Amino acid sequence: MTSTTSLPSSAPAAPAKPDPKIAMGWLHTAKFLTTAPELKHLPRIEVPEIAFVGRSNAGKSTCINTLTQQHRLAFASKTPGRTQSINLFSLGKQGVTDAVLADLPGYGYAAVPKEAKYRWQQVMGNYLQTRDNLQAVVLLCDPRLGLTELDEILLDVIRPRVEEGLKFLVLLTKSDKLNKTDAAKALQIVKLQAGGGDVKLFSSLKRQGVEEVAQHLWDWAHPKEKPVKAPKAVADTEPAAEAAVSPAPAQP
Ligand SMILES: Nc1nc2c(ncn2[C@@H]2O[C@H](COP(=O)(O)OP(=O)(O)O)[C@@H](O)[C@H]2O)c(=O)[nH]1
Ligand SMILES: [Mg+2]
Repeated sequence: MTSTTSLPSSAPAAPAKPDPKIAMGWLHTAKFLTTAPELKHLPRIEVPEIAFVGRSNAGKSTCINTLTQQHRLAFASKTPGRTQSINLFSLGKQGVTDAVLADLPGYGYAAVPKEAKYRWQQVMGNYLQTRDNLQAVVLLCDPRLGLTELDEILLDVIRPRVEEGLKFLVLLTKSDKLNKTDAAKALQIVKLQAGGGDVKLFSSLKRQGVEEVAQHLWDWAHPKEKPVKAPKAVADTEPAAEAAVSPAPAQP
């Protein structure tokens, strides 16, 4: 006599297909968290952090505003060299922060005094080398300039961490300023310069690459192999920086 094994009434859910709407909705939850002139003033955060770096005027603030669908979240300035601090923005649905975006000061603006330039190199280097929860770096670059010497220095600084698993993406911003042929050329050149790293064309104006980049950010913040510990849910009250981003303490 054979026994029939009863099958579960519904098959287990198939792995969710990437859905840019989910990523875009998640990015829209971005809220200003804090600003810090130096690394030591940043709160310790235990959720993944994604840093946006690049030359002054590369289009960093505009890119963050486009990805988060908020016009004035990151201050996009017509005057280069104005962002002087590390700005953090928290992300997460239902008030539960599950990732943080960091807008780093732009570099390479000629009119910045020498001491200020030096100080910023220190802050940037320090941040990129030692920020524990740093999960990914997005390097923004104007394709008409390509990767400049300062961008190459930055690549050298993060290379050891990329070898250890830090995610890395180069965005060629303002791609709307180039025709298709020149954009394709710029892409090839920067791909070579970036040593085979991931490089994409991006335009806030034409919304080129927006959903694709949003999906990358979502995937980095929600790695499948190692789920991020759930941070403590914070009630309606305005959370303190630390409370909003630290996982819940173990219950006795
Ligand atoms: N045409 C075009 N201009 C852009 C784009 N993104 C930024 N910009 C312009 O580039 C300038 C610098 O942008 P901003 O975001 O302030 O650069 P940041 O210094 O890197 O933060 C501003 O005048 C923006 O309007 C884009 O996708 N297309
Ligand atoms: Mg800016």
